[in-house]
Amino acid sequence: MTNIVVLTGAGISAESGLETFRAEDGLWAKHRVEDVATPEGFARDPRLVVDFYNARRAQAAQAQPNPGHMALTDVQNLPGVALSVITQNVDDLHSRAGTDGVIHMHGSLSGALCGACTHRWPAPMVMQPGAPCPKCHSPAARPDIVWFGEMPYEMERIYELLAQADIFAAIGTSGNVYPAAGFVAEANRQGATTIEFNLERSAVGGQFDEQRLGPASVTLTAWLEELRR
Ligand code: BV8
Repeated sequence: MTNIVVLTGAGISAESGLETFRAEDGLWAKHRVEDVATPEGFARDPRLVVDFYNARRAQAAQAQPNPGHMALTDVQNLPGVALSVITQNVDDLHSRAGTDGVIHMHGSLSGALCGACTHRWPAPMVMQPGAPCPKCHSPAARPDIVWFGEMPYEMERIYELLAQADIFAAIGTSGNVYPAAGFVAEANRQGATTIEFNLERSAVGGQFDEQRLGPASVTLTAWLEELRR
């Protein structure tokens, strides 16, 4: 069995029409990170933050998985391959492409979280600031998203997967945000072969054994054919 661990970022959803963060016209060009992706920003202006995620939830609902997402599902279904997908993305395109067991380390647009009792429930399409928690009734509903300064989800499981990886591939991520950007170093320490799929070398591109440059829909489809052989 070949254990393959994949980390995806906004770039794999770019060809589905979803904005990335660091492109000139990307999400961070229009919003200050501090205002929309930190607990402090949410405390300061919950309406701004909730509306930011409502807009992204609506965009994600309109988007479709692209051939890059589909290729990963086909890789997961190859005999002799155990594929684990860890995503930094908060859209649900991997799951809608049929990939199983996706780890959403930075949370998900489809989730709501209570800031008071940590209860989780399916997010409404349009969340209201100050909405009551269905369990404790505090007006503390928030998007179930990991903001800057918050601990990403499933880190223990992620490091277990990296320890057993034969191949680690980072797809469509600029390698700017930790701890995700540090996974390649961990995979290298564990002796995995590391491959970066991107349009250009990322901030941690020098740490990969291989670079496969081009749109993920093209490079991942080629990788699938290679793995099939
Ligand atoms: C934490 C959710 C600690 C919200 C996001 C050192 C160690 C540890 C932490 C830190 C550290 N130094 C600094 C930190 C703090 C911070 C951090 O890393 N800051 C950076 C800016 C320096 N990290 C954190 O705060 C993390 N938490 O460390 O907690 C802790 C410890 C104990 C107890 C409590 C806490 C939490 C970070 C999570 C933040 N949340 N997202 C939302 O989505 O709105 S971050 C967000 O940006 C994404 O989730 C993603 O992680 C990140 C980067 O985005 P990318 O996916 O890479 O997208 P980007 O636009 O940047 O790049 C797109 C790429 O795709 C490009 O390379 C492009 O070339 C490529 N591309 C484009 N099109 C295509 C393509 N590739 C292929 N095909 C295409 N078609």
